[in-house]
Amino acid sequence: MVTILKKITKLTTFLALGILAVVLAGCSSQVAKYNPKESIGKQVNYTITGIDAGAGIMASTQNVIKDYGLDKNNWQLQTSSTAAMTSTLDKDYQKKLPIIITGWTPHWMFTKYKLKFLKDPKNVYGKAEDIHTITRKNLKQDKPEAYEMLDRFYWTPAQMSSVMIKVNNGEEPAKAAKAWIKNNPKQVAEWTKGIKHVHNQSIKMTYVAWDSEIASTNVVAEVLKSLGYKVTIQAMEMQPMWASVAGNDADAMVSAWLPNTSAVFYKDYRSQIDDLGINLRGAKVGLAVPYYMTNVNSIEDLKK
Ligand code: PBE
Repeated sequence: MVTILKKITKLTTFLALGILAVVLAGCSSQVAKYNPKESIGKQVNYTITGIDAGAGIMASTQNVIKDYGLDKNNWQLQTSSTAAMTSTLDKDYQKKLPIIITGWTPHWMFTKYKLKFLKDPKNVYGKAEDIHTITRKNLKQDKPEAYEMLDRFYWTPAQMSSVMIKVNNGEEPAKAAKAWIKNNPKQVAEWTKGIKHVHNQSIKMTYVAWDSEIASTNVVAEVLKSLGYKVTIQAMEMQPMWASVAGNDADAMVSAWLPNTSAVFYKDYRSQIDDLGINLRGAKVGLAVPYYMTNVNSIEDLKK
């Protein structure tokens, strides 16, 4: 009797496992390769894979959904984080699955994967973006040496990318920044030439922990250290970052994507901050897809 019961239990377990296997197989067969002949909306479940809720690109993408009438098809923007988005991209890319992401450059995602920006005929994301350096009011009087260096800080998307890629490969941001400084002595000398070294002075920078801002903030921090400053850098959300500089809790940040991506905060805090101008030219924000999505080239194509 006992043995029969045991056998039945075993059989049931077998059956259950079998059913589970069939169900799982069914699930994975739903994720099909990108099909140029089928509606892209259907293929991605009308979902754009996004990043953290506070990012400017998320607000712009909500505008895109409205302005292009994508809301009529119930398109939605999925909130996650840069890490989660790039990890989903990585998995889907290997299998050539359809995926639409919120993308931007400079970022290693455009180096590691062959991606294309979707055309934006309504120009909701704006053409090109620049990144500005922002300081608190009176930094110029209080810490003129730091102000002068911050004012001179300027580099290219390729240079920022080179630091970002190292950090993405697991290097400590401060170490990657130091190495970049060591390899670019002429440029760094231009930022610091003639600036007096200081003693017993500290400076605080805030930033959002996006890969681009991790790179720039660490490079600037290391250069300020070389001028004698005790530098602290503190990561926070975008709104507190702006508020910290506007409210004199922090001295500076190098993370203002303008004129579009950070526009809301720029407008709110304009009168309480100093805009030292552009530290990087030619950044870009938009929707992006892998190269193999041959029939998706414009945001308008999402309506098909
Ligand atoms: N980003 C990277 C940010 C700015 C830097 C594009 C994700 C954003 O606010 O969207």
